[in-house]
Amino acid sequence: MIVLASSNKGKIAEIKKFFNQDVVAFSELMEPFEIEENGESFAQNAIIKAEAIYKKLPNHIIIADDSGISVPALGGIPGIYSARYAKEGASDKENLNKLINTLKEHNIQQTPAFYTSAIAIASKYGIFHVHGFMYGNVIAQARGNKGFGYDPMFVPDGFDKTLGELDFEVKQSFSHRTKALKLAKYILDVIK
Ligand code: ITT
Repeated sequence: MIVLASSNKGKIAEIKKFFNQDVVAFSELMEPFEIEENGESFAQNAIIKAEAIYKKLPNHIIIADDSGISVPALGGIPGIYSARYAKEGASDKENLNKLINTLKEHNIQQTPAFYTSAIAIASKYGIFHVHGFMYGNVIAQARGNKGFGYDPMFVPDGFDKTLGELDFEVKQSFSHRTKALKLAKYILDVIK
């Protein structure tokens, strides 16, 4: 069994699906608590989360995902600040609307963007981390209500629909998280 150091429902659903349910969120095993994500990169923050839960559950393999969306035309924002882009503790909707409004303020209707997922694994064999990316464009409007977070404004390369409009399985087949999880699986298969 793998323990997932995340409280994000969208991530938990995608990661459970990837591992065919062989995963439990840490909040299913203990009282959830806040982990301060003060790293300077996705990888550092993923490691901070995985280590924080590993300290509490040292007999388990822990995985954590730190992820976000980056818009090069805006200097790479919101990047590692994706979860708190609108404000500390912002909802997905507040963050989505803020990024849409920022694009509008810059008179941008559509511009390249990419998602990053850093997955960290904490185990008795040490700490490991891997990355996955998904490229596409962000648009200055929200379309569809599938997925989570910034998905309604993200059009992946090769599609003309947003991840808010595309089915779960479509996103799951090539997402940043799936790519990182595929790499993580090689490590997990060795240390399990
Ligand atoms: P945990 O730390 O508990 O896992 P979190 O939501 O705080 O949950 P992050 O710090 O990694 O997680 O922030 C991720 C942010 O990036 C958050 O605002 C998400 O909505 C957004 N994000 C990450 N992956 C995404 C995806 O696949 N689709 C849409 N938005 C995504």
